[in-house]
Amino acid sequence: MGEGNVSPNPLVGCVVLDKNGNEISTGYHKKYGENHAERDALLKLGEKDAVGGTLVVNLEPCSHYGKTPPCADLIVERGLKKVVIAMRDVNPIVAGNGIKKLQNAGIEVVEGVLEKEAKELNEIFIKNMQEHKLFVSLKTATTLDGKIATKTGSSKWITSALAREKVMELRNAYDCVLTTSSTVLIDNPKFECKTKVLLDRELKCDFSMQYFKTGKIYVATTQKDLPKTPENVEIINISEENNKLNLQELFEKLYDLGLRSVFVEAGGTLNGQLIEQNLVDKIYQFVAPKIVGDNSAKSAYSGRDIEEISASKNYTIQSVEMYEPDVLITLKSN
Ligand code: AOF
Ligand code: ZN
Repeated sequence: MGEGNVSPNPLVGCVVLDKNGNEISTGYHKKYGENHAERDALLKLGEKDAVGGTLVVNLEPCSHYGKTPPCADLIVERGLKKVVIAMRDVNPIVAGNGIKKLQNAGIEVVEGVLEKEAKELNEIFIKNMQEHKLFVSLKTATTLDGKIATKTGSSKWITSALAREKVMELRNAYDCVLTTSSTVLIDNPKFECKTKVLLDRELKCDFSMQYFKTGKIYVATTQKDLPKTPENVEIINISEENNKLNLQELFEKLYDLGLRSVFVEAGGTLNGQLIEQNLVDKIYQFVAPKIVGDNSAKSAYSGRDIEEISASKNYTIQSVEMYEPDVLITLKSN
């Protein structure tokens, strides 16, 4: 429920049971800087209600003074008897210290319940903490033959209303949405989201376009001669590599600006480069039950030159969901 509002913090939810096992409170981390899930759930209760009870949470309770005091201390204070945790906190300042605090106070700790699901829920936080890198997701909407537009660029619409609504929800879960000048020049998308990143190597886009009207926008370019920009637009200078923006450098700069995850919505050229350079953590591929059947139509991933099928990039399917009449295949990199 905190999705879109807690970055760079993890998504955390919590349930409190009384000594008889009845649910008496729930809570979640709603917004960065505000109460953690456990504090949110426990503060709704009277002092005695949770005594002898169980607290169930998807991340190890914290042990540090950050924006708020340690959750582990509050759990001890409130007299809980048992804490059930899905995964340990990967933040090095917590990493097992929350569990130790609870155990030292005589609380029984059960670990690893729904651990796989918990790790999937907080895949962004885990990558950020362990690798100090931006989490990169790519979304595409294709026909059965993997096309995103005909040869003339006609693409509205490949997928239907339900799938497109789901895309809006996915965008919201990321810190920013990245696209390219070609996509903006062809589709003139609005992209209603807080932060946008535009790859515009030669600064071809005009700031008067619809795209620039809302949100904070970072424009990545290799141009040194910079135009005057509107207040919501900031230029990031990136170096060039074989006439292409250095994408790794771009992602490092976005991370340094405080962004922790990016949702890429672009065409086959950028998608192909990201795939080639192994920069994609996750793919959301919507597939419509349509066939273009034309070799010259535009592919979702292009630009690679391989001979053996064994040189393909391989992914693991995480889920397949229907958004009638389309499907969404969610994949993670191997
Ligand atoms: C929990 N429950 O709901 C959250 C946790 O800046 P702060 O004070 O909010 O601390 C952020 C760190 O606390 C974060 O990196 C992670 O280790 C932990 N977040 N822990 O038990 C929560 N949001
Ligand atoms: Zn906490």
